[in-house]
Amino acid sequence: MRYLRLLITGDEGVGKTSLASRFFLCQFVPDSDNHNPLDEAFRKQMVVGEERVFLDVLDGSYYEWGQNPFMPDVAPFFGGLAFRRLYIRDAGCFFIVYSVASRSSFENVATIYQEVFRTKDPELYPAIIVGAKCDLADSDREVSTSEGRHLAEVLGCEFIETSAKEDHNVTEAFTSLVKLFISRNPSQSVGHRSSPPRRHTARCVVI
Ligand SMILES: Nc1nc2c(ncn2[C@@H]2O[C@H](COP(=O)(O)OP(=O)(O)OP(=O)(O)O)[C@@H](O)[C@H]2O)c(=O)[nH]1
Ligand SMILES: [Mg+2]
Repeated sequence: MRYLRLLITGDEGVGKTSLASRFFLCQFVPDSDNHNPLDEAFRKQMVVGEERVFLDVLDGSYYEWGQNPFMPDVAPFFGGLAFRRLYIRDAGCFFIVYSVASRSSFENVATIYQEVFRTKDPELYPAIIVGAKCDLADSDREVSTSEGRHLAEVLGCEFIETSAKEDHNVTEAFTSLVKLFISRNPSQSVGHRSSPPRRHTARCVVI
């Protein structure tokens, strides 16, 4: 059994939890306030080709990782960056999410990407840039598909547009990233068993 932690990050409100809920729980709650400063955690067993993968997903707003309420006294001394690096260190692959309806969330993608890969080798630990909420009407869009694709090319990673609402490309985003990780790490496990509270465990899927 291979153990893999996937970190879903990006600006607040871009649709991170909705992506995980769609993939792990097969549900979408419209106009929800899923916001959870403690981070959401999801896990699932998958069969990818010959391999059994235990996928452990952490979902949290990039800018909130420094304000871990489990350790309110310690956080100010270490600062947000230290906590962010702990999360990044233990993960094997990354979703960096923006909303196609938020240019500012798109503009933060490169900064987050650079922070993630300051200490990780992108050749081993893949990332996918996810343009979320692609079901929204053109009039609500602030970021075109070609801009998203171009940024991913510049950064050298994968790109996909998704809609958790309409269940478009969500499974593809998760499975392609897991497959990419496996292809780059034929016999490696990443992540620790001592992870934060896990609330959602879904049945095994075969892809
Ligand atoms: N139209 C549309 N709305 C979405 C989609 N995904 C999420 N939303 C909405 O966007 C809002 C924020 O979604 P969340 O999944 O809570 O976003 P988040 O990134 O987890 O937010 P934080 O945890 O607060 O950082 C909610 O009202 C969702 O219903 C989508 O694919 N399409
Ligand atoms: Mg959330």
